[in-house]
Amino acid sequence: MNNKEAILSEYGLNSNEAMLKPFGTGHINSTFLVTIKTTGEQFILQSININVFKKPEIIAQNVKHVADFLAEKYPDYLFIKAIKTVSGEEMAVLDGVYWRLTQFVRNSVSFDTLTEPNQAYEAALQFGRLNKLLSDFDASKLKETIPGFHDLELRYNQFSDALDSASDEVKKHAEKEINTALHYRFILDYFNSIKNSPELPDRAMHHDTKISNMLFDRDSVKGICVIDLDTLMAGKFISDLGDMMRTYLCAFSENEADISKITIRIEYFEAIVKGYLHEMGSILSPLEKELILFSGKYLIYMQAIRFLSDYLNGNVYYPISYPEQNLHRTKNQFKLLAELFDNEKTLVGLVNKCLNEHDSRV
Ligand code: ADP
Ligand code: GN1
Ligand code: MG
Repeated sequence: MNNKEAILSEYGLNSNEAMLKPFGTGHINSTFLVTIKTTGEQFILQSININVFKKPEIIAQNVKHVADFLAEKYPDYLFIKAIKTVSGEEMAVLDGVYWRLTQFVRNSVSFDTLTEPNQAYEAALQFGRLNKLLSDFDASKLKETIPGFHDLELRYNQFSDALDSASDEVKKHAEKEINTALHYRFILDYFNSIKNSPELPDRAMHHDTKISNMLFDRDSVKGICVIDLDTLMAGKFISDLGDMMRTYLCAFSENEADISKITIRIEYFEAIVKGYLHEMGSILSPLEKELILFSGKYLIYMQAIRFLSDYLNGNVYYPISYPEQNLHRTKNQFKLLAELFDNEKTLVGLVNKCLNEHDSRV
């Protein structure tokens, strides 16, 4: 980073006293841990990826709206809002790059995979709590930070476009995954049949509940807070619950290339549903409750076709460390999806058990 001094001075920080270190495993933004040598204070500094977020000021406005709402109604809730620049702005803009500073949550850790069902319960509880606290927030106040972000039809059309423009050689390589994507189109058809139902309302959703976007306490399995609020906007609850299934059910992450390792852990499924219902069980509509298992299918299918489209497009969106990585990620996600279908009966049984337990508690 060549303008460290200018960026830090926007926040009244002295660059001679600050140490910056790249941090985390996120795909989208560039994240640094800032440590002030003299005081030991720590911050998270991020530059927003403007290829992905064309209007970063929308992120800043959305986060501010929600932060103001939560601070007034739930002042004890830990919500990681932006620290203002010395001139009072939510972000610092330098040479067209948008920077955001937030508090660093001490004694926290984030994971790419989970090792205990209790962690899945905690994470689902935390993301569910955010959904619940925002259930009476007017989600229409939030603008889209990425238009059509979780619109499965748009994602499918983007996949079709990628297919049209890919070379024969690339298509040959991905032939099996392309056919799998076409095979599962019924997930899109089903989504389209329900998406406008009044029983599937737009709510303020996080839209990126993957496990690395949850901070846990280092010394216990307790969840501390959610992070990565760039996609906090109006959407369907299936986005948030589905991404939990996508990233907590398997012991290996989306980057695991040995597909034989991609299996689901039933006890983690139960933990997710229990944790989420603990917060959202009394808020979800009957239709939403029927869609609990569908949420995983919807989200995993969408992620698979997003990775596949990126592979067909020449890997322009997701960072890769080797050429075939997005194809391997696609195979990984399709295996995960197949696992949901193969275990359908057990999973439906667990959903019903969790719903009954929830109903008998309230
Ligand atoms: P990306 O959009 O690239 O995924 P994130 O906002 O998720 O960026 O940040 C990347 C990583 O940085 C997180 O997975 C987490 O490990 C760490 N991180 C981000 N914000 C904080 C914070 N406020 N406190 C502690 N760690 C954080
Ligand atoms: C990206 O920013 P990060 O790494 O938490 C992506 C998500 C995908 C995820 C797949 C803005 O999330 O939608 O599900 O990668 N975020 C954006 O790992 O595209
Ligand atoms: Mg992230």
